[in-house]
Amino acid sequence: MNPIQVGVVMGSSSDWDTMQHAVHILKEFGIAHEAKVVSAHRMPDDMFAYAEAAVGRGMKAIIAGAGGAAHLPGMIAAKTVVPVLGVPVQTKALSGVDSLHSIVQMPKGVPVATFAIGQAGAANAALFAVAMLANEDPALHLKLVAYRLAQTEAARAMTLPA
Ligand code: RP5
Repeated sequence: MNPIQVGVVMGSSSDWDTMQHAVHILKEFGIAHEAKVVSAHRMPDDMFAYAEAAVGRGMKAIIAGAGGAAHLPGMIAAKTVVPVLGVPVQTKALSGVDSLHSIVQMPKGVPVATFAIGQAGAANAALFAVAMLANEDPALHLKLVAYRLAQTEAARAMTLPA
């Protein structure tokens, strides 16, 4: 079995509705991945262990989604140099703006690449991970180009009401 290339972690099973959009993209591109709940405030030791093991496991990116005071992406980034792609999960109280601010405002020195709130962010984080992997994988590069072309064709075929 291939080593895991991309880990998808989230703070709660309630984040799955959002984070499944990342997993669908990784599946579509045939990327070896795993998805797990790793809660920053409820499982801090597990979170650190996950991040500390990432380099040794050969992971190329970690997609981390969380909502509210969303520490998970930043704290994972604090414990590994594997690139962390953060997905702000939409919340009931503040519509995910809380999650976005928590993830995007990393102090200088420990980056988290931050994506849009919700499903679009989850899908785009996975597409970004694919693009990173495609730099070293010509077949994956061609697949990504074809994926973009399909969007171009779909947009060209769009019609508007008369
Ligand atoms: C965060 O708290 C999770 O990422 C989730 O978005 C939010 C709510 O979690 P649950 O109360 O639904 O488990 O840790």
